[in-house]
Amino acid sequence: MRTISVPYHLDEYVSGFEAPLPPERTITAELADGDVWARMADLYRPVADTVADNAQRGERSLVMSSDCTTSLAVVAGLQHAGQAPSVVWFDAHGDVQTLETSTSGYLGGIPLRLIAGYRTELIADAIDLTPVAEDAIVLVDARDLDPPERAYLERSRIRHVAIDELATDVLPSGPIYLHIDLDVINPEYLSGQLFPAAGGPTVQAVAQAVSRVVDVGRVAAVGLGCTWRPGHGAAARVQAVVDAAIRNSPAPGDRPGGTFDPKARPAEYPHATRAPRQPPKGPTAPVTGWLSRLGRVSRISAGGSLMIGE
Ligand SMILES: [Mn+2]
Repeated sequence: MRTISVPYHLDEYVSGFEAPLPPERTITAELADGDVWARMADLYRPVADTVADNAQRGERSLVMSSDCTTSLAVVAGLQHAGQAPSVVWFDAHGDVQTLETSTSGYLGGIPLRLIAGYRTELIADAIDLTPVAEDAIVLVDARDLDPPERAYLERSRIRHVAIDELATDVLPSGPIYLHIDLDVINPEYLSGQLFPAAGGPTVQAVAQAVSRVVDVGRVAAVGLGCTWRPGHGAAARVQAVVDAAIRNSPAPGDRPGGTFDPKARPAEYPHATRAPRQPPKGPTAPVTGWLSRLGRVSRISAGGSLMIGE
């Protein structure tokens, strides 16, 4: 597993980013002034290239960043290496908001929706990310959903399961991009979270669920959303989860009796083709500068209410 740090939250560099593993490589980019999507694309292209290079050499990548949107680059990188990853996404939140329905405009609330094909003109096209079919996506926990996210998940083919329900038979087929937003852990056991959602599983419960995914031997890359503020010791507290993600994980094809084909497409993958380009609609200049404002934000849900200075 090649460890890569991308010390950013959306398009903002995170000074003093605390990664739970020492990175072999840290990716930064000169981001031109301008549109937040263009800036994120400039950052994600080298991330995707690195993941693709690793995959082509038969190496898997573990990408650590301060948000969940960096996952777009990891999925794109696997695709550029010829794989068609499905997605298993651990998160306290749904990350399936849209710019049209989010009341906060927070871009960190929409990455899974982007992966599933929402408005590819925003960033997917720019980094050559092919949408992943909804039925190749499993969302785990997501205990803090906004009403529009609930409505979407009810009508979409994304499978939404509680952490205890995550058994082998609900996993999507084919190579898996395993995404873990570490805020899935109950904030009682992980302080310093940027967007804490009350309740949720213990560190050990998350580690066990991650192990169940890893043990199928099809994890092609791992993304860690290290969605915490520096200075709370969070990186040390999540070690059991990180260990589960990287240990005892047979490389694709190495599993005894396994016949993993990294280029295999998930069986239920009929519409894994690029969605037709849509003309821009709705807001395209979303609110940005989130991280620098978080000091004043006491509570925010991914798409819901925002209380400042309380
Ligand atoms: Mn997330």
